[in-house]
Amino acid sequence: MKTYGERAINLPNKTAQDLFTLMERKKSNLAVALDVTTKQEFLDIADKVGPYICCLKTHVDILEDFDQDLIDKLKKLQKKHDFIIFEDRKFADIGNTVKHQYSKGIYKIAEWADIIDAHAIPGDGIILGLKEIGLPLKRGLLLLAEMSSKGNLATGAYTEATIEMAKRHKDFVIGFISGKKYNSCEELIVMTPGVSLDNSNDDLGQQYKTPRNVIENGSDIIIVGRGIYGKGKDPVVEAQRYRNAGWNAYLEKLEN
Ligand code: UP6
Repeated sequence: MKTYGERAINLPNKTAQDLFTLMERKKSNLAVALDVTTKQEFLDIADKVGPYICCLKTHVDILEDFDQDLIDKLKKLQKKHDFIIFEDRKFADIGNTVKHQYSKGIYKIAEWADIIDAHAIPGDGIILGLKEIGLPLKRGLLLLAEMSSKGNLATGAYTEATIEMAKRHKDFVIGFISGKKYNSCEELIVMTPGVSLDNSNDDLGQQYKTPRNVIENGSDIIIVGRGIYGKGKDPVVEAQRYRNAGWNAYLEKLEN
């Protein structure tokens, strides 16, 4: 198995290269899913977990007080701590619509998010639309090949078709949201949500696996949300704990 640093060299997409290079540099395969609803909490936790993460995953549309100042401050934190920004927008419409959703409106996601993700359900047009905006900016796209939630429909033939779709657009599609690595997709990044060291589920259908489980299955990056800043948790302590768990699982996998 190649290291993150070795894999970075051959990646066709600049954002993917940057991500793998910084993972090696920071010794972190931890992405934090920062699902809080106020700017202050968002910036406070981002600053605390920043040193331990390779990627900050956002849902900017859940912020009650989103404004340009938040983006300016987020970019400053990105410079300070060195991480990739992934807006988990889960685009799911025709190419012409997602193009506008990606670049216009209140959020202007294309201006600040290094990575975005999309469902494969509309077909190749969704990638073509996003690519028109994202490729000139050297951005990267992840396709949702599988989901972590109970009863989700992204399985079997749907997952297979999503993998084929990714392979047709390797200049812009940098990988998958999924729980495992697929055959002949060595260069595509796998980012995995639904990761916890303490819980196996929530009461709204989320299902958790441990960092070791998912890294053993070929995931490259663990995505952890409430496990880090949930009620009563210290985000610094938890970010260190998950960073160590993810990195140690990766080192063990390298050895085997
Ligand atoms: N997410 C999932 N499962 C998926 C895709 N995305 O949980 O299949 C996202 C959620 C959330 C994060 O939108 O931001 O990953 C998981 O957060 P949690 O660790 O607090 O459950």
